[in-house]
Amino acid sequence: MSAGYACLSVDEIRLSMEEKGTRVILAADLFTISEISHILNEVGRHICMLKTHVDGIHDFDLDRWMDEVVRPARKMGILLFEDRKFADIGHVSKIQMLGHQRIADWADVVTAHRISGPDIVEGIHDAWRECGRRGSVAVLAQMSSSGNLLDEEYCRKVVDSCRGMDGVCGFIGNGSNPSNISELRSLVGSDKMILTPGINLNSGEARMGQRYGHPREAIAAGSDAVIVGSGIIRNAEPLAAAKKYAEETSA
Ligand code: 5IU
Repeated sequence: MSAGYACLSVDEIRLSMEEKGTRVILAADLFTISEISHILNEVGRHICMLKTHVDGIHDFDLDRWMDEVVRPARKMGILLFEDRKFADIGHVSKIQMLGHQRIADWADVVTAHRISGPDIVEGIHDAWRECGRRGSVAVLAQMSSSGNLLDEEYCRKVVDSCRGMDGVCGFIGNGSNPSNISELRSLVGSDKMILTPGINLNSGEARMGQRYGHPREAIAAGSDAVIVGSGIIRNAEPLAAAKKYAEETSA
């Protein structure tokens, strides 16, 4: 199905990752622009995307964000991935994309739930179109947190309904469980991506219902890229840790 709007394609995202030579997405769950800018500069060579929760940044200021995070990331060939988990109706998701943090102006990939209906994808892309930009949506098919309600049937419905959407580059899968990832891969086929949070070399670091799996197992099970936060940002040596995760996920 042609989307009727210009999207960032799966091929473009995969090419950008290949050019960086790493399948690590950094979850930069930090509180200030300086902290994010600092970790980006430190580990940038080992990551293909920078995943943010921009609503958690205490000193958010758009000009500083663009100067200290967005432009440096672009120079390093890193895609900006805002994990906003949009879930409202299409029109409200569009408003949120164009709100205070101007997500549509800088994010290349955003996450969304499929729960409210397929028009959420169109609302998000409408925002990018208004900004003269292209991006893509990663839809939550599974989650890594224990007790979540995204069961197998929900996952299958999500994949079936998004398979033909050009505006969806892929799905979020449960990185903590390789068999969940391989089941998801068999539903998805090869045309779309699977990105997996819930990855840490030390599974004992899991807090508040998070669960962790091994990066190599996630990739072997069919993940395109692993999302790593604590394993890098809470490590005493983030650069060495990022390098290690990149090596663990290389062929
Ligand atoms: N994240 C998950 N699990 C999910 C989804 C997103 O952990 O199912 I969807 C996010 C939350 C956090 C990052 O930003 O991925 C994982 O961080 P840690 O590696 O620190 O657990």
